[in-house]
Amino acid sequence: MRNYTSVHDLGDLKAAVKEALEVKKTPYDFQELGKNKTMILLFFNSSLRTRLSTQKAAQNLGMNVIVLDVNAGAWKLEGERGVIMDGDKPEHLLEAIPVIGSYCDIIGVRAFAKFEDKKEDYEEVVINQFIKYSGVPVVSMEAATAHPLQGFADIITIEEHKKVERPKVVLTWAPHPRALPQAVPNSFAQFAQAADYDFVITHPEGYELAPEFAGDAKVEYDQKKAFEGADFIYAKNWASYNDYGQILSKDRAWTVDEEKMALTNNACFMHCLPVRRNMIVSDDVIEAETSLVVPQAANRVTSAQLVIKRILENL
Ligand code: AN0
Ligand code: CP
Repeated sequence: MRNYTSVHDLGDLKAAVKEALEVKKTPYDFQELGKNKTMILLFFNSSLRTRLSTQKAAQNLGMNVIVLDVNAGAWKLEGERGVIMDGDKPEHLLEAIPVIGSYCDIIGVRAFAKFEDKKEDYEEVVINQFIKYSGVPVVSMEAATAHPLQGFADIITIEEHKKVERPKVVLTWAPHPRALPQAVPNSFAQFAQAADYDFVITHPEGYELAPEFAGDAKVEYDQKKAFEGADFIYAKNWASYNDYGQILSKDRAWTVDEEKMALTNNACFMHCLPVRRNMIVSDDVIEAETSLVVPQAANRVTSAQLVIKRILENL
């Protein structure tokens, strides 16, 4: 593997899950791979899990890790070419990227959708600039349209907890006060289909995901109907794709609560975190024994470690 920006970079998903679970059992067996190698983690947006788990994964592999919060101490970066730089941004990405690349062997980048220009977001302009100009492999730590480290951790978690070979997995939209990217649901939809689950997406009308991510997934606009017989409920808010970046609903009738979970096949509850309680999910559901949010977050180390291991093996 050279870069990691999508489920496609993993190749055979079953084989990747198997290898990840082996790495999870003996996480310190590959330290020679990362010896004297450096990973820089670059954050344009906030993070708790991605920052800690990716750092931990790289350290498990023997790497040195440097974390940079671009908005806390670095120069503000211009991204457009042709701009007369007389504003508040003293440095251009086109210099910053190769400079950062010269200090490391792998770069991790977090750069969310800006919701200013749908085409720019969906063409993944920022992360593609890193791939083109850094000279080193690039790992997406949530780009504009995808969060593949999360999607992979989600599938590892489902594989560890499923009771039937082909579980019913439901991705449900839930309300949130702010406009959130589609990256997490896009990646989850791609991974769930690659894993060949019985996969259903439920959301209010107007929240359809981009066709390239929704694929052939079943869409059920009646949330309760979608929950019937489900083995896994994966909740997430996202802003509209068609009405790009807009909040069309804050309807708390979509909040995941015990009454709705009772319609399922004693389903496990999942969310990538951070989660707003009693907007996305009730206290009772997230605290229940069937809630997987913490093991799911813990699997972010395993997911990142498999990805970084494969990149190191290919350096
Ligand atoms: C981000 C999002 O929805 O994409 C990160 C999730 C991992 N969430 C928030 O900004 C709250
Ligand atoms: N799930 C996830 O990526 O969390 P952070 O935003 O805290 O990194």
